[in-house]
Amino acid sequence: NAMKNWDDRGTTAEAIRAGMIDKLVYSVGKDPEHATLQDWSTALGLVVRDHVVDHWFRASHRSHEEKKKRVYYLSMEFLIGRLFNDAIANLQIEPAVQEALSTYGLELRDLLDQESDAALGNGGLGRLAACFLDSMSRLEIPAFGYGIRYEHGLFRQRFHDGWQIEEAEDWLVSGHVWEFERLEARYTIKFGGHISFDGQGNTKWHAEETVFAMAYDTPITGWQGKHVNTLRLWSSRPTEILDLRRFNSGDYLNAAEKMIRAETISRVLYPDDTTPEGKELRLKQEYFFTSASLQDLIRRYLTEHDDIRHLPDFVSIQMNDTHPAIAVAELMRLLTDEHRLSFVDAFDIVQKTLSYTNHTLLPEALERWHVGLFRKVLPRHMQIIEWIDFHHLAEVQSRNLAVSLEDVRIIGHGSEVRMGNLAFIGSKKVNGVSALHTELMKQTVFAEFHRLYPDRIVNETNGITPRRWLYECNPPLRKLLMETIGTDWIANLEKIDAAAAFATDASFKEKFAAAKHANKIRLAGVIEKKLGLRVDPTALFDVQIKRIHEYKRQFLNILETIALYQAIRRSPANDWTPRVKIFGGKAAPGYHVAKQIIKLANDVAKIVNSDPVVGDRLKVAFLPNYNVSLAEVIIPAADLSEQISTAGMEASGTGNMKLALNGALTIGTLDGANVEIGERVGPENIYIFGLTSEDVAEIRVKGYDSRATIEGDPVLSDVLRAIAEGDFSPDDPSRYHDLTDILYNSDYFLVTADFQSYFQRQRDVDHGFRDTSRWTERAILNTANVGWFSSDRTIRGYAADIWNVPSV
Ligand code: 26V
Repeated sequence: NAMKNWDDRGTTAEAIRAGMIDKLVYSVGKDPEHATLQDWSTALGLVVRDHVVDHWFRASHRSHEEKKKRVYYLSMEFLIGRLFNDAIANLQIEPAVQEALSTYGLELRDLLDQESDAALGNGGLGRLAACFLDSMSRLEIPAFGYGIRYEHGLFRQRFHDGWQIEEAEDWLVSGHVWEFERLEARYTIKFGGHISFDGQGNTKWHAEETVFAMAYDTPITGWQGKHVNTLRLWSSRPTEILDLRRFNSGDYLNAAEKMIRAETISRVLYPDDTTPEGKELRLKQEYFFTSASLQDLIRRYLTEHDDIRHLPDFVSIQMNDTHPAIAVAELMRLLTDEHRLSFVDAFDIVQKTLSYTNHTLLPEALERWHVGLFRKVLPRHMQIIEWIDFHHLAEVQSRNLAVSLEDVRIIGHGSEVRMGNLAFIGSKKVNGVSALHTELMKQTVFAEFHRLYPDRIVNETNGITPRRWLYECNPPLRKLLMETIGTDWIANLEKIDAAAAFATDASFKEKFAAAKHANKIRLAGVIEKKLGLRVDPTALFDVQIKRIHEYKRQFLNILETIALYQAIRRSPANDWTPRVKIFGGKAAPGYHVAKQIIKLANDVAKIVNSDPVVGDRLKVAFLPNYNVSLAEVIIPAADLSEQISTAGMEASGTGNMKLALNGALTIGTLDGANVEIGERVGPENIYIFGLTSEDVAEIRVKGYDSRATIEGDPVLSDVLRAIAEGDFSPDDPSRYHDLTDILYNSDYFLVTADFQSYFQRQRDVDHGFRDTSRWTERAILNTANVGWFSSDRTIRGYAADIWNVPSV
């Protein structure tokens, strides 16, 4: 057995050391004397990768030989971050690696820091996809992630004078050792043109443009390497190379035009997660990766089975939001035009194979395409969608239920293709991502569909992988837990509840507090390095990290910061609880209000941080370029987790789970998964405030007078007066008139309505934190009681309720 020899190299320190030298010399092409940190990092990465590959091959062969049912997770985004430490952790070879490096006086940390983040996603949706890949490997579910290999991931954020500046991100430049180019896995993707029928049942799509989709595979190592799945990302390539005729006539730029146009499709990630861009390129990206993925999985299916009709028995496809919803029409096209099934038979297969996850109720985020654009780019799919829409409508009419027909049409008002409705109709199951969100789906956006298909909508509350979000990112706490309750929690996070018994154990408490303190010192170092700001690690670290959105209400947090600042200035002699307000997050480049909010936070920071009256009682730090790697440093250091969205608007949240697991107490609204976190940690270990989603729905109907609220609240009035008069922007006093106007005149997100209860709750936090011993107990109970939020539990739910596949 050829595989055996590979294994024999082993994972001893000596084997790793020897392997590293071998890779350094023969793969990187450097001798040890001249090697840079980057060279060493690549060499070690290649050694670790070899071990991953061994497990990977074994897993793939097993799945193939046993013809197992496969799960395909289609996602426009995978926010995976760094992979190096993740592989070392999952293979449990850190001690050997450390020892091997010490021979050369190298620090593992320094080598790990050479890796760039794979930021192929915007936020929650993309990071969830990455956690799911990890859990599918942990549960030994044979699965593929399918997405786009963006050459440039999410932009890098810099601050210039407090304003957000976006810079192109370039994760591939320093070499990415974790992927394998698959020259043989290449598919043709067509766009535009017209359709012809030959009268004998043959349909032909005469495309105007074609590109190739080329596969790049990244292994996703499960816990202890027991199973390894594949993330397959598609890169677009021209089908024709240089136009030599043009080149020879001296027309160099135009000679390359088609190549550039083809490569543009996978060039860059769309940096917005609020508003769908009505852009042709975005539609092409969606179709590009969906078509390549479906062609690829059908080819794999046909190597193991010969009847395409049994596809649903061996394949489940999950659509991560509507971005791959074109899969409904594309699978129809492949089954009918290419595999010669009837439309009715094909649709039956489609509906048994596909499922759809909804991640937001914000109506403006639901994808819709103009029929004209859609027909131009995907003429065959437009015909297929018209067929589905027609037959669906006929079926609904025949059932004689009192549903609004217009609401369940795919083609709305004859002019737009609604991807949410397409996804719903073409799916076996449709799921929401928290209990509240799923309930609201049933009552709002999909109400009519829910009446038609009462069994289709199911809930799968989100989760996070405990490997990355505790084991890897929080070594001090990991160590303490391993000493105290063993190691079961790493693969079975529910077992972390054993820590609850130690919540009042003096020695455990002391060590738990010490772990938190060590993490805070590390974060304080990062704050000082990045912002030149010194913060006191004994202060309360109050953290809000997430994309900047009005509904997430960073603005509310800033208003509270200003109110606290004013109160401290008024009575500096009071016994204040020292706080550091820590922010991180990016604004979509075209989202004006979100960018103003960033600038306001930075302006407030400047004034507060330099005010000698306030000193260490309050500091404000907005860390630039929040990403997965920065999250791994901030989360273990947090005392307080800000989850303060307008109730009913945050589908789930997953940062809330990561922070609670690492021992932060939550201050939050009854929104998304906060509700379920509260149920598990208990009311005394979470700070809930504000309007409920029912209150919000009622206010939206009745109307709300924010001006009256502001004028009735002297604290809030004073805060808004200070902002409006330019206290924080003396160089441009009217800078924030847009922001203050919103609060007075159109406070859609109800910031003013929740201000008072939020401010009050924050004072309860001040009080709670002063009882250091009690606070530590409550932090321990957060860690111990949120084991249910493991993405392993979530994936078990998908496997049982949606995919019908076994999991270990
Ligand atoms: C929409 C669009 C519109 C077209 C342009 C690009 C783009 C990209 C993303 C989105 C939808 C984003 C939805 C999203 O990220 N939802 C978040 O999903 C998390 C995982 O389920 C959840 O925890 C968050 O609450 C939810 O906001």
